[in-house]
Amino acid sequence: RCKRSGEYDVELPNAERLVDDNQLVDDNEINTEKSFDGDSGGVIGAGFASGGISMTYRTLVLKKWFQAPTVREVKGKPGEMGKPVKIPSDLKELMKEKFKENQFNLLASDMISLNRSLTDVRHENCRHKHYPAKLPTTSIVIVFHNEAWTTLLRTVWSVINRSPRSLLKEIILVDDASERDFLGKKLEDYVATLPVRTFVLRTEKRSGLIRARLLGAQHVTGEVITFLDAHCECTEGWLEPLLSRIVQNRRTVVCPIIDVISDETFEYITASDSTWGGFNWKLNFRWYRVPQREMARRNNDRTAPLRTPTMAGGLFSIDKDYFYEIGSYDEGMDIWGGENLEMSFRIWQCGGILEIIPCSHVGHVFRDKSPYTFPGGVAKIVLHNAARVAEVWLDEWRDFYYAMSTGARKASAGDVSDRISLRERLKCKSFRWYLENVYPESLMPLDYYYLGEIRNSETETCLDTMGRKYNEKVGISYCHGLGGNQVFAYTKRQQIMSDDLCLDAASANGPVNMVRCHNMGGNQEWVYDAEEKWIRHTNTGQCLQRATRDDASTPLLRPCDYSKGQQWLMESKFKW
Ligand code: LR7
Ligand code: MN
Repeated sequence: RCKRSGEYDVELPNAERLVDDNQLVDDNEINTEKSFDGDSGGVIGAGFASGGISMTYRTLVLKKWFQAPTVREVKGKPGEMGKPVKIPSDLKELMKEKFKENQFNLLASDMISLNRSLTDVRHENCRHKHYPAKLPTTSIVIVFHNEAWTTLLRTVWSVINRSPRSLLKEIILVDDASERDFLGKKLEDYVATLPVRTFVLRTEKRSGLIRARLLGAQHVTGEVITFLDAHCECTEGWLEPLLSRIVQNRRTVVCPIIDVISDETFEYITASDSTWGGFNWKLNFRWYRVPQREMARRNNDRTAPLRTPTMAGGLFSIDKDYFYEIGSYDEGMDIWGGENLEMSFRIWQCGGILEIIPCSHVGHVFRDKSPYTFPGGVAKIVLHNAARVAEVWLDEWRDFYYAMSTGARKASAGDVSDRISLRERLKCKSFRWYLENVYPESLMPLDYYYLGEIRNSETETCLDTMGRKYNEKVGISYCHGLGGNQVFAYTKRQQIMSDDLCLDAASANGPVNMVRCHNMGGNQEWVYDAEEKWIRHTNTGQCLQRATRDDASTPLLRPCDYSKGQQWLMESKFKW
């Protein structure tokens, strides 16, 4: 496998894919400050100076890109045009064995050409866009630990095949102490033969993806750094819209739409263009539907850049100088996790803009489990990284994170003083500003009266989600004082919420369910009467009452009757 001749069956894109379609504008005629970007530099509601146009890439000449040459389909080859690979039944055992190596179907990946063809998944209107002719060059940084040969090299080839050669400065592979022979000299020899300058750096010992990326970034000679995971496939036209956005405002950090490469079949599946990045109380990154507010700001143009509260973290482009100005990465973070939220908050709070560019699509192999080791333990590492995010960027909202688990409260963030002084030096805004201006839909409520346990004064029992999923009844159980499932926020919108779930009653006699918070009042509106200690459901006028013996595990809705079983205390914060 992996021999270059034979694999290398594509027409390489010309160095210059630009054509002059008579819309060429003379360099001097362009007023760089207001070329085709009405909202350039405008941080929502912010007082930051407009980033304006970077002086580095000054010239803005509008040119239309040729419909890019696509890698030719090889008939009969598995996976061509992004189709799923079928494994013959006699190979199923082998397939299962090999799956364990990387937690994806390695056998399938190995059957697919390193240069496989993909369909052009972009929205129709993306193909007619005009981009500045002189875009900055970029270096691609790909870090990996024990990555499979074919996924790694398919990532590299997809970059080579689908990026204008003039924009591609180099590809930097950072090996984070892999233990696989083929990632040693064999890889170096292979990349030396590639038509684009590509080299391998190695961390001395296992460093984690954050420090590995920092090492890669140090060797970047292009004007823009583009980070990719080691199991991606770039599609036609992915790069130009990213770089062009950075030209308009060098404080914009841009992500492609991250499509799905199936971990089972390696099918290329286009992702929704109306999801953005958010996070929950546990500080897990999550995809959510883009709210109407942001759709409207974009004039319902599905190809317009989408301002996202957070990014997934693996795939993005950033102006190299800006990367360092804004504090690169937190070197105190290990192995995996947290750095994506850290960078997202930092970008927004410190005057940048974070966007998803819908005309840029890159596929990524999503998998269920991590294939590699976490030296010292997964929980310890992930909680350590998350605690650093909470300590440096979340202000009082760090309580939501700590409320969720004892593990989180016990984990040490280590020394964060450098990052706190960075925040001061950059004069970054507060987390409140972020919630107000960037992410009003956040699960961390902007204004709330209370965060803690909700205790019934008669029975010493507490409301408890019991770890149940949405649309199930809320529970009630012995107050343990440890937070987690017994933590609720009583918000100014009069919701009683736990992470993404809100107490919700659809009829006068209950049940009281946990339903995804919709922030629109209705069945999710509760008034706490601090005198009577009632929790009264606005729509039905009924009061929340402790469980009876018949149904001891769930609270009831009953007419308000001044009984002790309807008194609730919201006063205990946790002992952390
Ligand atoms: O110790 C390590 N050293 C490494 O070099 C651990 C990992 N790595 C490499 C690894 O080989 C891979 O190339 O780092 C890269 C990312 O690791 P993955 O692929 O295991 O991570 P992921 O895809 O599950 O996780 C997402 O969140 C991570 C949080 O730290 C990183 O930000 C990943 O880059 C990020 N991936 C994406 O954004 C792709 C979309 C996934 C989503 C959502
Ligand atoms: Mn990944």
